[in-house]
Amino acid sequence: MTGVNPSARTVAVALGSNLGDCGAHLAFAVARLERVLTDVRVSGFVYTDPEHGVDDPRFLNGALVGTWTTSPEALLSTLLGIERERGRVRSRVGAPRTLDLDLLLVGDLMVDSEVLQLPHPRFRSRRFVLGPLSEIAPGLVDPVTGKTVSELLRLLSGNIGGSRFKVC
Ligand code: PH2
Ligand code: MG
Ligand code: MG
Repeated sequence: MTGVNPSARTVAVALGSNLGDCGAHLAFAVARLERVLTDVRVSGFVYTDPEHGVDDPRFLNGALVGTWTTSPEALLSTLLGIERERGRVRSRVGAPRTLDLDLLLVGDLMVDSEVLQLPHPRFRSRRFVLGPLSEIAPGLVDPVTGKTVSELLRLLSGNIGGSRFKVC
């Protein structure tokens, strides 16, 4: 039988690393996510200054979109498992990390539970997220504001501050 799976949703994931071989950590995450998502698109990776924690090492950031057909909680646990595979240690909030995989959007789902918030509550204010994401999914819509990723980035670009971009 042919047809569209009604539970297939476009998901967006932010990738970040500021400890160890950042490029290898992000490449590992992409390879793992290509196994569990379909229609994957990956942004370029960019070095960004840390937002908060000014003494922390700079980050390598990127974004990935794909299609996911089961629950958002199952995807979250997959992301946490990939972080653990790269030796992620949560010693304190904001500690430098080998790999950070943040679930930004799962279709138009809005979730506010103890374990998961969708859309990601801070993604609209983060240039290091919206910059890479706008490269691969500029028309993706935030279900809360109704704005596209490129509109959200434009709004942010009007503000002074945020992270600087260095394309590598
Ligand atoms: N992640 C944070 C806090 N600050 N700054 C940059 N540039 N990139 C990040 O990925 C990042 C951050 C919390 O996860
Ligand atoms: Mg994060
Ligand atoms: Mg995280």
